[in-house]
Amino acid sequence: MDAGEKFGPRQDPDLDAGLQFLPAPDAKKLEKKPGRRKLWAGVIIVVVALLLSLLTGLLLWRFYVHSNAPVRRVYVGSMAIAGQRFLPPYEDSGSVQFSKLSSLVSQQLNAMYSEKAALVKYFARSSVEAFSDGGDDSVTAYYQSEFHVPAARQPSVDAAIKSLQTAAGSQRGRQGRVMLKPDDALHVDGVVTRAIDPRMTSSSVSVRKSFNVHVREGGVVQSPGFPDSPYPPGVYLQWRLRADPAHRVRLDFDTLILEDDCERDFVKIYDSLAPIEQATITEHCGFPHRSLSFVSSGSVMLLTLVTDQQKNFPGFRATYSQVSLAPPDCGGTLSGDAGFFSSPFFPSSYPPGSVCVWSIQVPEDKSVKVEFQKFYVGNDSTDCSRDYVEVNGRRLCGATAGSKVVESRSNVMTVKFNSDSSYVDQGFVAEYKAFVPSDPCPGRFRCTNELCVDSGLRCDGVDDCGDASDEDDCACQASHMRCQNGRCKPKFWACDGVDDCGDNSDERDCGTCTSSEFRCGNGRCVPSAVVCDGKEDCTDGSDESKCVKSAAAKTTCSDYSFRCKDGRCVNKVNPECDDKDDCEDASDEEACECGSRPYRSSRIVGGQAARDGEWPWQVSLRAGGKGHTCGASVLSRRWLLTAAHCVQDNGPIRYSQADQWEALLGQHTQSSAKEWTARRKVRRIVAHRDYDPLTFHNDVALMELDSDVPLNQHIWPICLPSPTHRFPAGRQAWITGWGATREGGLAANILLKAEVRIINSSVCNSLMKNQVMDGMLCAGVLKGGVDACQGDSGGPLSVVSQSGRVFLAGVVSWGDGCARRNKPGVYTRITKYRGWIKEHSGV
Ligand code: 4AZ
Repeated sequence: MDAGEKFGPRQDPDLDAGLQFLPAPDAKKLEKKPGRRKLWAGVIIVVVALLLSLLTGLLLWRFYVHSNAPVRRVYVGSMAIAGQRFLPPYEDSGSVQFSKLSSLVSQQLNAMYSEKAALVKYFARSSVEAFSDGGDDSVTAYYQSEFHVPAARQPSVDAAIKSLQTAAGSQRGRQGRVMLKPDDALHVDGVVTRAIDPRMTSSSVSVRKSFNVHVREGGVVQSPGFPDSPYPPGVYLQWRLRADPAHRVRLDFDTLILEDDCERDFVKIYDSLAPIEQATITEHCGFPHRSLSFVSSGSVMLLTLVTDQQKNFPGFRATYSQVSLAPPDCGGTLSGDAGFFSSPFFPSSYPPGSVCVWSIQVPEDKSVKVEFQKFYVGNDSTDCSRDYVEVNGRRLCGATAGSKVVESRSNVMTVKFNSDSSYVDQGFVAEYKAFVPSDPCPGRFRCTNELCVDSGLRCDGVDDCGDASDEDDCACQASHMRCQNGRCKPKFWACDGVDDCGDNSDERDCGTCTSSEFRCGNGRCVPSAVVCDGKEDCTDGSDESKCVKSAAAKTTCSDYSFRCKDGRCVNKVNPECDDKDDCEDASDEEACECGSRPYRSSRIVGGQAARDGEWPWQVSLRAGGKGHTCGASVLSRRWLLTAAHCVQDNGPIRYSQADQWEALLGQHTQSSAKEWTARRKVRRIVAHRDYDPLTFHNDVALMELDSDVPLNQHIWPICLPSPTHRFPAGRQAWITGWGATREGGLAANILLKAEVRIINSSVCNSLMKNQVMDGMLCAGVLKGGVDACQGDSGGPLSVVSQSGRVFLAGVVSWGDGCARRNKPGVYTRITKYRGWIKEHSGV
């Protein structure tokens, strides 16, 4: 190394010249004593040189020592040992048999590591963690090996560890015997060793524990403290789940609520008893919205929980069981005109390492097609090399929101499903159908993507195919306008604040505003000068809704500015409870213990079962000793909000009487109560005095409970919006309830949630025959298929604000049937009743 050249003292021929330009603190002194000047210069040179060499030394030392300071590196692995029958005491690490076999395995590992020069120097210790039955007279050992490796050597040690796997494979050729004394030799039939997930050896983990569970009888596994207290900080917990031979382990989570950041807290599940990365089945943190149900490929599964020192959440609870490994698991021959098939264990996740082949054969005079109705098969990659479905040689992978179809030109089709050894997904469900090639969609419209949809859905402005091909080449009807991209959309969708065309052309030219005018959200033009003047000039308030002023101004409050407690106004959209003080007296951030959930998630799919604790303000109201009758929302420990039409006398049940009602809070499944479910009698009902049963005007009622409820992650109030809170058209909202799952259908058992959009009031009014009044708000999916229905009444229409807090935009009130096309749901508009709620409940 020639760093000395760079950092060492060296003679600079220009040094003197350089010194001349140093500012002289005392020019006179220097002038008078030229000898001393030289001496000083010499001293400075020496000091600088010394400092430079010291610095060089330090840098070198730091670089050398730092890069060579040994770092603890932990590897985990599994070793298949042939010719060993699995004995029950191998499950008990305190047994003699366990000790004996584990010492053989440790010796075996020592021998393997000592064969590699790159490993032997750094090896510290190995420990055998567990054994499992490997089937066919074999035992699998799970171990952990610790090495103390200089940082610079880590890559070569990793490579050497990885190569052991190959070495073991080649030893098989030599009957899998690794060099040890003959008596102690083990038939090693395969070794997999990998660096452990670094989060598991993090310094923030102070408690490590393992639990052995045999899943034969079934049971429950949960994070410590669940459900009464959050999980503990700084833990690495392992549950080793074992099934009987020839069985798989199945794990179904009913709750999983962890911190959002997987770097901090997470649950990871392995298809092994050691946390080997390659055998990872799944990893979760936060609050996943999909169902969490997993099946192992063999008879073992490892569940791990890692938490850091900060923020602890409720945790998880899962039930375990075993399922037989006996074939046929999946695949086979399918015949007839139509039928269904799905990935193994659907809707649970498929196990790793699955291969299924279906041979489909329909009558000879027909062709066959397969329609995947749900499709979640691994990541979308170009080559679909990991998990995939192969149809007639074409691979499909990734996730598809709508249906997808694959047609065959003949009457046979081969569908293969393949999952690799790690990271699983939910899988697919598919229908195969025979069709006549000359008429693939009899009586229906054939989309470009080969789906068939009802012909009546063609050119109606709604994308029913999924690729919008049912909306192409349409002669627009008289009631439709033509978008720039050629599509036809109902005329009344223009200028409603929602991009219905897809190219926003329905939202352009919504008025002939001049350059000195402002275009309101409803298409009107107002002078630019009146924007943000504190007065509402557009009738929809849009001229005052985007005026960001941090300090409160003492102006005349418009209908669209937030009024602080001190009477000042804030011209900012929805300033309440957004975690920023907008009012000088901070009253916009008062009473904000509402609308928060202990988690947030980005992965949301519409129209599905809610997760436990996801909507902690949702209440089930039961009347007359019967089952669920209406929904409601928690406003505080004492008060609920529901619909006035729920509390009107009707037949023998006196719904208007408080003693007829019982409220269930923290409920998830109607058929069973959770330990955190709170049941309360109702002390008082306050229905809006002016509720009109003919028009559903003022459809709002308060219920006072007979005693306070505890607030926790399952029972929590929703935020009430101020009278000026804006819920603009197009904003995402959520409906929740146990109501009917279709018009005239049965009530749901599990709490359901669905995503809808706020719908412009004038659009809604024209759709609902002019019956939408001021105190009402519309939300839904105009295409149909998503809506509130009977039994959802009184429940919340929840809107998640930008800060993540949830506000009550509406109360489920009425509609024209349920989920009909162009018939949105109508809700009581809570902003209109904010004052009334305060007046009657104090909330
Ligand atoms: C009901 O009967 C009801 N589609 C509630 C909501 C809707 C329809 C009916 C909205 O309680």
